[in-house]
Amino acid sequence: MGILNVTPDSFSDGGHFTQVEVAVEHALQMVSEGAEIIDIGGESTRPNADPVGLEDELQRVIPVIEALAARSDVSISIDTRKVEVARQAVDAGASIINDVEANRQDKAMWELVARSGVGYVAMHMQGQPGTMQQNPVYEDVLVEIRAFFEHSLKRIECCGVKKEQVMLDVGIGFGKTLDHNLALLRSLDTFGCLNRPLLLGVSRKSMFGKLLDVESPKDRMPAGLACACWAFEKGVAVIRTHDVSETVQALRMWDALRRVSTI
Ligand code: 8Y4
Repeated sequence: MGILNVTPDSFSDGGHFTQVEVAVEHALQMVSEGAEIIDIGGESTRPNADPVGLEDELQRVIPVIEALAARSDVSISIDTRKVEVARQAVDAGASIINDVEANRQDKAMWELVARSGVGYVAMHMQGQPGTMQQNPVYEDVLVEIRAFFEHSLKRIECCGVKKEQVMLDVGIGFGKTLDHNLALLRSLDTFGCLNRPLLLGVSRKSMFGKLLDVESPKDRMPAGLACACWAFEKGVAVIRTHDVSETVQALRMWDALRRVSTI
């Protein structure tokens, strides 16, 4: 899964048409590098990011989804917490809803998933983006996230969603300390018992900055590749990444090494 951020700061100032064009070209580049899903997001979930209004978020993501769907058969995932954005994204050609707020109270997002039949990524987050990193506490992070997955699958299925539509994601960095993130990464295989595909997003995240003392997100790619290989070995189905060609190469190599020799 290649990440396509369509927040204004991710573009030079070239006007709306240019911005859509630049975004679509970037998406097509990732497809040519081997991405099978493009995850399009118009709202930053970083702790001190400004909240985005509905109209702004729609204006950012919908034209990009329409233009990409017209030019490629790649699966399009919409990264949004807003049901209305998800609804219009599905109408525009998205086939997956990536929900970092699967801990939501309201059922409307799941009713949309049920009605439309699209895929749904249920990501774990403790708290809310603005405050989630202030003091994350778990009694046992593995037990609690497994319980969250089981509970969420039940609630989602109650809205008419088929289990087969759902992927699960531990949500690295979302209300978790470095130790919580490491514990989850070490034990990714313990979520296999839920019988749903797992998605993992570690690309460029700040846990690498803390653990490895790498200031710039772009310099954290090697750490992300190590985690991608680790996660692949543990059975994770989808890797969410900024660095598609590098990730595809690392995983293809890993796969070749793992294959039982026929000589
Ligand atoms: C540089 C750029 C450093 C971005 C960090 C970041 C996940 C996700 C995000 C994830 C799923 C991010 C939308 C955080 N992370 N969706 N979204 N899983 N399913 N930070 O782990 O990429 S945004």
